[in-house]
Amino acid sequence: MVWKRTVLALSVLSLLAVSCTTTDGEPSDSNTSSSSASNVTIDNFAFGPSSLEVGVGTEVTWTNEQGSPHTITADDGSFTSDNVAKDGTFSFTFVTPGTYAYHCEIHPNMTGTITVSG
Ligand SMILES: [Cu+2]
Repeated sequence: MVWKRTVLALSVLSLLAVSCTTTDGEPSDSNTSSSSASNVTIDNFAFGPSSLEVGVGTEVTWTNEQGSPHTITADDGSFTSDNVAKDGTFSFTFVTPGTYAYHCEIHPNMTGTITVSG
């Protein structure tokens, strides 16, 4: 008797050693232009950071990440926002050196300071 042997051809998978070439594609999109932009986050009934130092000409943007509306109101009235709802923003560009204390008109215990240096 002839034994037909089924030859299982093992297809040898040549493992392609893919050399992990380190591409320079840095995923971090660093949009932080050193020149004139800074951000304050509003959450948990607080400004963060509560005190911020910026250079003259810096546009500061506040973003409310909280469900409760807030305002950004300078103590001296030099600037104020309307009620900023959740995910809303308010921006102000500081062109004069000085220390600007501000608060939330809805929650007066929320305070912050922007120090502008020339
Ligand atoms: Cu508030």
